Amino acid sequence: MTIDLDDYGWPGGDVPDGGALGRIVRVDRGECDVATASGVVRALSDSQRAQSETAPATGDWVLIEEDPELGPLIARVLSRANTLSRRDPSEAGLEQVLVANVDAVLIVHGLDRPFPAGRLERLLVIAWDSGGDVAVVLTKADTRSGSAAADVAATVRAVAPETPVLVVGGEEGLDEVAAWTGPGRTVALLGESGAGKSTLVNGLLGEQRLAIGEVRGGDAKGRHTTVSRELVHLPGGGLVIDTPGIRAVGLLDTEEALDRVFGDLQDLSAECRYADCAHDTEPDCAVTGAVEAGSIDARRVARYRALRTELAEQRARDEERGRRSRRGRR
Ligand SMILES: Nc1nc2c(ncn2[C@@H]2O[C@H](COP(=O)(O)OP(=O)(O)O)[C@@H](O)[C@H]2O)c(=O)[nH]1
Ligand SMILES: [Mg+2]
Ligand SMILES: [Zn+2]
Repeated sequence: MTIDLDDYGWPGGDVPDGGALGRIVRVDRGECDVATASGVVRALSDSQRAQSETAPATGDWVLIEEDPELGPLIARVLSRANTLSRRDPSEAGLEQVLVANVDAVLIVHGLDRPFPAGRLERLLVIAWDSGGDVAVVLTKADTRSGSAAADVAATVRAVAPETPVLVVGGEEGLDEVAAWTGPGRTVALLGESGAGKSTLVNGLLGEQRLAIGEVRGGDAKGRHTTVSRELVHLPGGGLVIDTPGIRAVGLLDTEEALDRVFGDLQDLSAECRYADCAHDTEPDCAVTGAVEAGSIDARRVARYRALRTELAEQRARDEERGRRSRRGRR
């Protein structure tokens, strides 16, 4: 079966020499499924040539070479327009690219569990850091009263007023999500295991293609049914990337996205007496003043300070690690 790579979001332009063009639709240990003009091929990704710098991620555009012994292998990962990334939970300091080349990120949350504002803020920071459009999708509305969705929507509005909130329950509300997809447009789903991401993809597909997880009773946490990140081509032409649930949302050094989530605090900081005010016990602090005046939520300021501290500590650790490895080399 031949594939038109424009349908897979190829932005156009010259294809570099060095192999056949393709887009990674799935990554498994050392191997990838790659959509190419001549169909989906299974390609090796762990040859020394392929892994020069960039480990291939779902959504990557790559060049595939035919190795006489190994068969198809990824010769090169083309430069990325953007990525959805977090700090690698196993190797601190390293960036883990969740998916590459996304136009939009949908933060998916199931209404069968609480949505702490701190978690939403973290997800927003990494979603915005991708540079794509961002919306929140609340699932399982059919299992809850209308006020549950309204409550969570209010949390989202409090944290990020301009972020669209879509509500789905079963078939209901799928059209609104479908409106975020479109020909050649890549939309990544981000959210905990059990949030309903794979169900959402199946709903958009109109068929039960992806495996759906059971949610354990009690803690409403899903099992990891989805184990790889998978790019799915929708009948309407859009592309959706389903991801396994992520529990740990480690931040990279993403000042800009952080500032966007806490932009109002950032603006207020300009009015503090000290330029490096920590908004703690400093005199003439505009942020503390606003909390006292009741115009800003103290808990939000606390989360802002905690995230800033976390980033500063990570930065210090990264620098120390850098120093040590430089010393080691000498
Ligand atoms: N009632 C209801 N159940 C849903 C909805 N979306 C997902 N679920 C259920 O939630 C569980 C986890 O869904 P799944 O799509 O596997 O979540 P994922 O881990 O985010 O991919 C499954 O039992 C789904 O049937 C929904 O809109 N309504
Ligand atoms: Mg899933
Ligand atoms: Zn201050």
